[in-house]
Amino acid sequence: MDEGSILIVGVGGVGCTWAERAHSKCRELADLLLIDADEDSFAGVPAAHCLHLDAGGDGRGTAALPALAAHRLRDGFNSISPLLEQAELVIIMTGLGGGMGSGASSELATLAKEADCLVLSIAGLPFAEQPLRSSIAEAALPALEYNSHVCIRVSMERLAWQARYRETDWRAGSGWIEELVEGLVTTLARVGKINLDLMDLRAVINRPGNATLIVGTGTTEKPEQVVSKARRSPLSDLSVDGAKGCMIQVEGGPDMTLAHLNDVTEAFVSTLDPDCQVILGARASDEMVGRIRLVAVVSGL
Ligand SMILES: Nc1nc2c(ncn2[C@@H]2O[C@H](COP(=O)(O)OP(=O)(O)OP(=O)(O)O)[C@@H](O)[C@H]2O)c(=O)[nH]1
Ligand SMILES: [Mg+2]
Repeated sequence: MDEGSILIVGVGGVGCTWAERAHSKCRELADLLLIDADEDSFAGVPAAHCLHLDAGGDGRGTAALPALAAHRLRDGFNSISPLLEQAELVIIMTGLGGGMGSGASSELATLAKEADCLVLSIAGLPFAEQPLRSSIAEAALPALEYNSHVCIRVSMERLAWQARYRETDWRAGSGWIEELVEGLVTTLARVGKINLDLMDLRAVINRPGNATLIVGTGTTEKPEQVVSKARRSPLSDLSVDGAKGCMIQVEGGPDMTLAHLNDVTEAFVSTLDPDCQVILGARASDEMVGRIRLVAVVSGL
């Protein structure tokens, strides 16, 4: 892995599944680290670095208690610190409400920040009808938000609706999570027509207020759908209306024209604050023929 690179990390069962799926879409651009107490989370992922935090000693146990998971992560720090030292952007993916993700993800975010990484977390929030898990998640979220530069809250319930609609599995992120991460990683790792990089991301993220990330895909025939899809992202309860900062990357095939690019960006930017600082990037790639994808980091919410 090169200097200034991207590390995708899954913490806990759901987090590992998300991270694995996201990484499978951009293997050559990012490294993968899986962290869990349950060895099953590492099965069949040869490309991954794995940190096995085995609380029970039986190789399968759950961490059960967030505090114990946090403690185990600090114990295992030496084995992951070289990865954090090399990374410039760390994307942490976790489902809150269990032991491992709730305890270890904010600890990991802290360590990554200390290693001078830009830390972006994607936190799944439990279903409302799981009161115990919801209260564990509520207790864990503030520390994860505090220790991340950007924390994207994803409602698992909304993920489940979207999964039904897309006929995919919500536990695998309904396809949406991997699109989000793939879009971001591709945006940052490759040189586009107009180049965006981690400095732009830092500039947008460092604005006061909340920040989030959205993604939408559509076809070149109906570019306006890209924006309406992006706005239906299964985030928790955050609206991007009135955002003050925004980094947008539009990706299309060689058939994407400037008119397409304008349609998509104007439709999206029109919902933000009139004085919003917008950093725009665009990229064409052969695998996107006939399709357009918008990835945006919005801040100052
Ligand atoms: N309804 C439902 N929710 C689930 C299921 N699996 C996971 N979740 C949700 O996802 C969250 C995180 O689950 P996991 O990733 O398995 O938890 P973990 O971090 O591995 O934690 P431990 O296994 O307790 O150490 C939980 O709070 C649940 O809300 C499931 O099968 N059904
Ligand atoms: Mg687990």
